[in-house]
Amino acid sequence: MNPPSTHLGSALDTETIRKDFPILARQVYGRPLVYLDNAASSQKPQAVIDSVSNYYEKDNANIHRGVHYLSQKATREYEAARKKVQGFLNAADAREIVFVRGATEGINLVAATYGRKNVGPGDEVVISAMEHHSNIVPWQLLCEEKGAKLRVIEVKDNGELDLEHYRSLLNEKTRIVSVVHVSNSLGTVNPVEQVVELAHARGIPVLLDGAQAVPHMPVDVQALDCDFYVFSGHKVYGPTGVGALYGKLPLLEAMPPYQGGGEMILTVSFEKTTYNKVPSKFEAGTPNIAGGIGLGAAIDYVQSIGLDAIAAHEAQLLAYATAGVSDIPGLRIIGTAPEKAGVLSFVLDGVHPHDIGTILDRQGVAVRAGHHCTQPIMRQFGVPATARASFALYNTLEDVDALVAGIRKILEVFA
Ligand code: 7TS
Repeated sequence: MNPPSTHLGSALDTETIRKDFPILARQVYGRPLVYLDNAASSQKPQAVIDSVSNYYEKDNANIHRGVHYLSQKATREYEAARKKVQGFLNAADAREIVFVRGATEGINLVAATYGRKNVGPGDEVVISAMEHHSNIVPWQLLCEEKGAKLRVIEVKDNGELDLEHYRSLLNEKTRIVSVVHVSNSLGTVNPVEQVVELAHARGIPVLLDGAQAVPHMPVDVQALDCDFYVFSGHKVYGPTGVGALYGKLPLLEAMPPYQGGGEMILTVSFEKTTYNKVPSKFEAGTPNIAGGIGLGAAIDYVQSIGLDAIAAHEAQLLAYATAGVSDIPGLRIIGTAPEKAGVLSFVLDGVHPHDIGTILDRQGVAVRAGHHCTQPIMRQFGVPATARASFALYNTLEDVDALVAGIRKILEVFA
């Protein structure tokens, strides 16, 4: 049988893939769901849902502390998931993977430990103008506490990072650089290899926020040579409430603990507490065990499809969508960098982005409307908000057609 025409030329067999995601079969307002809000959170394949429910049905117990069968089984599963994250990022050692709540907690952890230890009065922290609030506010808090200064790399009008400006910001006071790998509101894929290289030439460590990168492209932290890398499980087809921080082992070992509690200690007395080894030192309290195991299943799933194929498929969707909206009168795309991942942010003359979101929603098309937790870059583009369609491996050209038809309908409503 010939595949349907819309699948021709795609790097992925979306017809088969979509069957892995039960939610995609549901309807909203009596219409088929067209889910284009993947940058906020992606849907979960049955394999991830099963792994989480299987843990609760068959293996549930606390980890790292029980001698009994279930505790040991749960511990093995959780640590196996850590190894999967290690493989996913190509980290050199599983001890370099710290389980956290998500990208937000990963950045806060680095700011609160590495940052508190290494940033002092008059020092500087470099971020970019296109950061998510979660890669701005933790550094602001640190700078306020320490009397340090936040320096911001400028972004060009097309949404590209201004590398010349970045170069000019680096100096002997710079203590850390923290930059987004892929922008959630513009879609820009940043030249993070160069970002790292320029910082390392001055001995400055670099954190990369990979929340929007790992679902869409292969990431190799050793090749990037970044010092820290963070991502969230729920954006890469895994559960909410879990994510990972990668850190180079010597850096993690030299960092003070983050939170105090069970598991992060070796010995406790009222006089002095000694701390556990990395990564346990940063994992106080009972973690999100089911989430970690589910994240492992999500990584298995994504790898079984292949990140190169996913990237090629989403590039096709983005190109098709960009062409599809190009002749819509009054539509402006926000973020037109040459290197983009599957994000289409746009505004329409005379229509508030929230109205775009609401009218599309009534047609079954889910997009995000808002500032996407990136208020500074919205301000630079002179808009309070955008409507944003963001693509995932299960999206099809028909989904894009539904989006474009939906936008045209908005024009009719507002005509
Ligand atoms: N960094 C980037 C680049 C993000 O896009 C997000 C979430 C985060 C960090 C924070 O991730 P969390 O899982 O810890 O919350 N971005 C979005 C978004 O674009 N729409 O909803 C959440």
